Amino acid sequence: MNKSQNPEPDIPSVSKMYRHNRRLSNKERLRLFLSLFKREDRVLIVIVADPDSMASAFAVKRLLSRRVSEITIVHPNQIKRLNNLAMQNILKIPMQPLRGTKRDEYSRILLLDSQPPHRKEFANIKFNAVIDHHPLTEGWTADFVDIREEYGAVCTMMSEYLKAARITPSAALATALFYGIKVDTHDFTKKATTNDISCFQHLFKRINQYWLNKIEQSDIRRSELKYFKMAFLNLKVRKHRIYVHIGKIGNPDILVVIADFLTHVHDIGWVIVSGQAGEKLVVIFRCDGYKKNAGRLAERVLGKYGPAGGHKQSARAEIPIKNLPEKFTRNFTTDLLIKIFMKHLD
Ligand SMILES: [Mn+2]
Repeated sequence: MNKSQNPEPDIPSVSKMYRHNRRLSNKERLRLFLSLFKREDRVLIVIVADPDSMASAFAVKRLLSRRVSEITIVHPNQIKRLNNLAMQNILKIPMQPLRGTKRDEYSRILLLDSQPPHRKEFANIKFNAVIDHHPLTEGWTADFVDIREEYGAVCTMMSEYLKAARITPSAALATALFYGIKVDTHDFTKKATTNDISCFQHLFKRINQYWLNKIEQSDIRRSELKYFKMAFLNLKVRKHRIYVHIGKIGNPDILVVIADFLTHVHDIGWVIVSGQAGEKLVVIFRCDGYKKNAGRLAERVLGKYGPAGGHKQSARAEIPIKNLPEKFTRNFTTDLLIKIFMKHLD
């Protein structure tokens, strides 16, 4: 849109719609949302695929089933996380890439768990409805805007829509929503409202625990088992700390899995795991957080070379190898990892 032009006068600004929507009851909000759709509509639901957005799209699909003629869920990102692939397969959530989708075949386009400025792929899409829990952004508008940034998950908002519509979720939908809340609130250790907690409790009765276990546990590719072997061969323990450089790896997610596994070792305060993924040295930090700060350590030691930081108990650095001093780049080993961090940890 041309920035010098004012938006059409009959479309209220996003912040006005946002404020208006927040005053509605669940029933009123549902009625307003459903009033966007006609029987012959073909609906496109756009999500940046992760558990919260996938489950939310699944819920909207249920909400609109038999109310519109077609519903398609699309995502601009590639789904790489194994837990997310497992969720999609086990719960049978139909999705396709945004790329290659003929948008003009759809009469209504919705965006869930995200806002138009969040991704460049959204720039030229005119969304009819946006439902999200990220902080409100400006410079866009939609016919329907429901943004509640205090919510831990969009899944909670969607559960409220389903409840208002008197729809009992199937086991697959309940499991998806339950998992979405669990992931986005980090098992309720991150921001969450009492609404998140009560939805979680309400959904619990309907989930399939076996599906949930399978989804939560699927995080290692069979081809990645060899990195565990390398981890055990290369790891060294110094002063209640485990250090290990694993060498060249495919997807850095495996470093996270190995680091999390090593935190289970008794009497260990720190775990520092590194590996080379493409042209980057990826370092994963884990600690018990007691008088320790993983994010600060990562930033202090590696921040000068590239992005490094995180939280008290977990942190990550992704350093372009070309930024590292030459002595590190020739042959990176566990001993070198120990040398780098030893002087920063007392
Ligand atoms: Mn979310």
